[in-house]
Amino acid sequence: MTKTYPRSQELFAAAQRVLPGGVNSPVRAFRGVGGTPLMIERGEGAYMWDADGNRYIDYVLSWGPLVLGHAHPAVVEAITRQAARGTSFGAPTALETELAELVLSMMPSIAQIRFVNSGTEATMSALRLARAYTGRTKIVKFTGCYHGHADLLLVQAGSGVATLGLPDSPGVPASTTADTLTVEYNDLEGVAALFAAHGSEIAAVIVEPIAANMGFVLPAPGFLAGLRELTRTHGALLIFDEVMTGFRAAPGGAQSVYQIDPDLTCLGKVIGGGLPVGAYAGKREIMQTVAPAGPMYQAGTLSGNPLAMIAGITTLQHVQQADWFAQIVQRTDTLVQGLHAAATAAGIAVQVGRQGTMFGCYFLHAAGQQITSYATAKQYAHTERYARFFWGMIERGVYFAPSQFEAGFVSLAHSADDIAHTVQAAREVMREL
Ligand code: KE4
Repeated sequence: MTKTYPRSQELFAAAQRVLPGGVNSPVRAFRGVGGTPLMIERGEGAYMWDADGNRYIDYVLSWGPLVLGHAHPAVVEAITRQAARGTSFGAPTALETELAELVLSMMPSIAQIRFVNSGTEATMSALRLARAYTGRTKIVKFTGCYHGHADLLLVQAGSGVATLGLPDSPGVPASTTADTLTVEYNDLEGVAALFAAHGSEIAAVIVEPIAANMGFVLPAPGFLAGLRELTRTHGALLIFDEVMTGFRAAPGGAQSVYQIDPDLTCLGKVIGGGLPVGAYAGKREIMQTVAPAGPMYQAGTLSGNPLAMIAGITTLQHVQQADWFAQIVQRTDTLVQGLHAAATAAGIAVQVGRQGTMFGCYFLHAAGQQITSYATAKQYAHTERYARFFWGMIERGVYFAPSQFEAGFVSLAHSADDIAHTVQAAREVMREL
């Protein structure tokens, strides 16, 4: 790091005085890459500007939501128009039905949906629903998968928990996680063993169909289909956490890529178009358990508020345009191929992956290492080299995730020139690693 960011440092010092760690979400604190976080002042299209006036091509995109890029004119216009008509009524509006019908048209596994305000609320509620519907209490999650910060899921989680190396969070009583069983991602035999031991007690298996909170790990062939078969055989629900992969891995999410029919799906990020929206959704018979249709209670003051709904509607209407989505996929392909070529030319060992409009790039300690799970991610990921790559790219105007254990995203706004600039910058930086 040679460049200085005086204004960001001044603003971050002020933030640290009033916000724990200076942030409102830990992964933003740059603990995974060192240095002081850049204070961002505005975004437009594929770009963000920091408080010192530096422009960056942004591949974080608010951790996934901004599939159209920052401040897309159609989204800004829709939000502005709706804001003038009222932001929240605490009463039903037709906009909630409109976004629901849009999601259902894109994800055939979903018959009904409940909107909430975050991915955490979505997964927490989906697991409560699974327990209510099955009458069982145990749940299965995978190490390194992150499903938000609800107590019962903060067990060997990914994302910020992995980045900060937190074993598990204090404040979560053992009693709360006693029924949370964990197994390595892609370990189908391990899941089968859990069902052999606890089959009649397991309410649900919750999985990120692409594990993008430990970096970027694709499901092994047959893994997801195996989970579908095991859960069906033992009467447990299969919950796809598509908060990140929904409308990004493909317009119909990872479930459309791998042709899996989950019982419940959790959504977030893109569905809100940059405003706070989450959702849990699935088969009608199961969703009819949710109050007031059924007895399982879940509620939210701002759930389904018209401002967030119109942002989500406008965004998904664009995602549905096949040629636009194909353009983002093509740009993502070009980027990932370029990163791999740059690493190869520099003799740097990397593992790249991509699906649709999301991607990953692990820096490895040695060539030939394969990251297929959280254990191998922790063992093989060269986090120090990633940190040097991150800052080298920052100095060349490119903003990747400030953690090796996160995925990257491309938007409709990223131009071919933006991708070319990124690849050229990667060539220069990787030569110096
Ligand atoms: P939120 O509660 O942060 O809206 O969503 C939680 C969540 C649930 N499920 C998946 C698959 C997720 O990726 C997330 C949140 N993703 C992280 C990024 N890896 C959010 C970034 C942050 O924590 O600041």
